[in-house]
Amino acid sequence: MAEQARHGFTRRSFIRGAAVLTAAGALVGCSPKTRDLEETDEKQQEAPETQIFSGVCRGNCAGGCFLNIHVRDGQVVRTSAREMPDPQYNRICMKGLSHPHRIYSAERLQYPLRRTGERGDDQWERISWDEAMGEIAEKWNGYVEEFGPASVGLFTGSGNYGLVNGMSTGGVTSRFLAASGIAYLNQTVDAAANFATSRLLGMGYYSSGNEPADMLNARTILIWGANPAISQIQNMHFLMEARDNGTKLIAIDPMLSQTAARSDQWIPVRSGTDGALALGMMNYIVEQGWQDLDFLREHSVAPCLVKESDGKFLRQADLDGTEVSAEDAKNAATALVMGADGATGVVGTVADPQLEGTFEVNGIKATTAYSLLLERIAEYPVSRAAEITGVSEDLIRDVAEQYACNTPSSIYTFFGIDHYWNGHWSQGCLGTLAILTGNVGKPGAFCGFQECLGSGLGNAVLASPEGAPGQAAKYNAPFLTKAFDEGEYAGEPFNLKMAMFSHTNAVTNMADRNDTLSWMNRCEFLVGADMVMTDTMRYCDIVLPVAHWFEKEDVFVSYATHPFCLYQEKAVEPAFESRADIDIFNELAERVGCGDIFKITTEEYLEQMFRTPQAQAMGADLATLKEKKAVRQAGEEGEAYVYGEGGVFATTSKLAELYVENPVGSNPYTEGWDLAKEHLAYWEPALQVGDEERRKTYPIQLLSEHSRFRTHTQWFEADMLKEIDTEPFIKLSPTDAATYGIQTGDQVRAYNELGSVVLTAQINPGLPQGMATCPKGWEAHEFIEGSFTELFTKEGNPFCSNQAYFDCTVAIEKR
Ligand SMILES: Nc1nc2c(c(=O)[nH]1)N[C@H]1C(S)=C(S)[C@@H](COP(=O)(O)OP(=O)(O)OC[C@H]3O[C@@H](n4cnc5c(=O)[nH]c(N)nc54)[C@H](O)[C@@H]3O)O[C@H]1N2
Ligand SMILES: Nc1nc2c(c(=O)[nH]1)N[C@H]1C(S)=C(S)[C@@H](COP(=O)(O)OP(=O)(O)OC[C@H]3O[C@@H](n4cnc5c(=O)[nH]c(N)nc54)[C@H](O)[C@@H]3O)O[C@H]1N2
Ligand code: SF4
Ligand SMILES: [Mo]
Repeated sequence: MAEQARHGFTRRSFIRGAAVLTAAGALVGCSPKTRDLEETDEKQQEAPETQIFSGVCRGNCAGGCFLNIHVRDGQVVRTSAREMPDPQYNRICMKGLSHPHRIYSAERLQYPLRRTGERGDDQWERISWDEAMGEIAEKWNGYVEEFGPASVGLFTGSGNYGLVNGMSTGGVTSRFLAASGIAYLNQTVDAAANFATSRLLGMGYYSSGNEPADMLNARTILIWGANPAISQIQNMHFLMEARDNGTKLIAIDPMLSQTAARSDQWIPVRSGTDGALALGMMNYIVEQGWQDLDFLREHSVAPCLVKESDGKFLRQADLDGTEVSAEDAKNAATALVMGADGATGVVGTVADPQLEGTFEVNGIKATTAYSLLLERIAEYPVSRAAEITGVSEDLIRDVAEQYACNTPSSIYTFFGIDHYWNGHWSQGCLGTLAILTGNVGKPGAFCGFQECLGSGLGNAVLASPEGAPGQAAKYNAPFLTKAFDEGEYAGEPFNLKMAMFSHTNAVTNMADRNDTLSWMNRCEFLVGADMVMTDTMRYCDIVLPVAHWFEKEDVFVSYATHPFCLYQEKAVEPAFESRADIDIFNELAERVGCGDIFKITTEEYLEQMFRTPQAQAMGADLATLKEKKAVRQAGEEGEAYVYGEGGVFATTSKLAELYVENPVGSNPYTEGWDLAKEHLAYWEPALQVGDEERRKTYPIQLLSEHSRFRTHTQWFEADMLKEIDTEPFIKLSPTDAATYGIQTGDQVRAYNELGSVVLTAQINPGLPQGMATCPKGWEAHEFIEGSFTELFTKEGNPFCSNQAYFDCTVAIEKR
């Protein structure tokens, strides 16, 4: 191994990797580069000493790309795209290609560490696993005994979407939470979009939208608050192919994003006003009579009667003067509708239910949900929508017409709208627009995450093992400081003493970095588990080194832009003293007294997963997965999976619920909240971005675009990527740059009442005046001064707890 380099990859593989990087941005799985790779690959396979394992790249980029892991002498030398059963889903990006640079990075945590300096000082001593686990367990057991199980909390993020070693539902962290019965520290990230669309259409967090290949079936696609050219590059080729086939792509985005630049039309909407835009479009659609009345009547709650007295659906029990059963009260399918003949009946049983009207039945006044929606829509004539959104009346009418008439239409959305204080409202308006026009539940029609999030394989069984007490409490992170101050959380005693951080870089990724550090520092003891020394690990008292994804066996079942369940073979041994998460949590469980409940091996994990009803429905078993390495979870070959096909959705009623009868908030402090804002499509301005008074002091909106070169902070340790993505930049519009006398390369300070950051400027003509953006994912030491994540408010929506990252305004000055 004369070629052996310092970090364990050969010089040849490094050069090859670097060549691939010249195609920066291209999804290599779809470009001519792939062929080069595959040819090289065949030659590699002939080399007797190289073994190839199947693997999955599984950070939070919504990717889950299927990879070959090339191993020589027990070390990963390179990766390549692995053939999927459906070649439309073959893919890898430059991050996927640079895994060896992560695995053998100098930032890799090598052995357990104990803090010796102040928190954050980065001074450590090496300790043994036994000492580390002993100390953690001693503290843990002591706190639980003295202050109860909610005095210890587990904070998880989005580090690894593997089922076994990951943090999604059913993964080790959720199983451990349930088994140990401690508190869950909830990051409330990405919490508005799904909250809104799920209550309309019933997709749970990890259940599927239409399969990405279904985009090819749409005639119009509104790419609304999403930047797939960067943030779901795996999907981008479907969009481009659809466009080549004549599908109209319309990007609705305040800036000329990389995706907008590749679309047929760009609608520059004012930030945070999407709900008003959707309502204005609905207004015009209704005026023109383009709504889908049959769909509304048959597949939605539109004809259901809503009582004027309490906003609940009218049910037979109301007419009989008896109590509505608890079960019926949760099921809109038991609501009454008004037949053309004036007789009421349960939705679905009345031949020609009236969509509009207010009726008095047995002295009870009730209006159809559809009429209530029309009243809401009437508040947004196109002229008003134009005034709020900055989009001209003609353009609003034009987009509305294309969406409603050139069908089937899809709304491809991701988290660009979610990240505002008013995110769930705007997102709800998009979903309502889709229901109004019947653009859901059929090929080419969907509204939400146009990707296959997986079938929920194994979640329920694995997430709550037998005998598990379940988590003691759920604390939303933005309220932790308040809870420490008040000694209570939502009326309950609060006594958090210890927190464990696993699969998260909370310090860099939570809004209001200084607030995160402040509540962390009010905990007596902090434990971290990660592959690398992150800003979060730096503040922990004990840090545990975790094995890289390729160093542990696993399976990938959820949160992917493809419909496959993929097998991760253990390709190499964990580097240094690192351990797989499942081993760490098994030992911890043993030491904190819940070993009997939690205990599970990887093999048992996989076996149990395949015993779930979802797996049975899939018709696959573990042996097939191990043999084929990839099995389809949803849809069929050549026929893309469609969510809610035939207009049957996963809501309790199976209907599209454009009127939400029982809105349940995720913010713990919702008492007295005006539910009129939650039943129907609704909009009000964003918090900072929509506040004209604030913008006199802090005039510039600061966006955090998701970086092409990192998945959040992951890959910061891959030096090779840093050669092309050298430092964090703030991108400014030419107008603002001129106003402040700033040129590309100048140092700029951006600040507000929460913090400040200094970074280098770039002028970007794609940005409107008053908007700046900075790719996210940089650790504090990578900035010239301060940290970008100091600037974002933790103030989320009062009903739907979220992280409103984009709802941020700052002042800027040239340094
Ligand atoms: N300012 C601003 N901040 C944002 C956003 C924004 O737009 N603006 N976006 C937000 C969004 S949308 C999200 S989803 C969050 C993401 O926030 P995080 O989930 O915190 O994202 P990552 O930086 O990927 O951190 C995951 C950590 O898990 C570690 N990890 C990876 N694999 C494993 C494993 O197998 N085991 C263990 N134990 N650890 C592992 C990684 O090394 C990494 O340190 O960031 C949010 N932060
Ligand atoms: N390479 C890479 N991929 C990633 C990630 C990563 O860090 N790196 N992170 C992953 C995660 S967890 C997430 S949440 C997703 C995010 O995925 P996306 O939501 O697709 O990406 P974002 O960069 O957050 O921004 C989306 C778009 O919304 C636009 N936007 C901002 N404000 C508004 C608004 O008010 N209205 C409208 N209509 N548009 C607006 C922005 O200009 C941007 O073009 O990406 C995932 N994929
Ligand atoms: S980072 Fe995302 S797109 Fe790139 S290889 Fe990994 S999963 Fe695929
Ligand atoms: Mo996210």
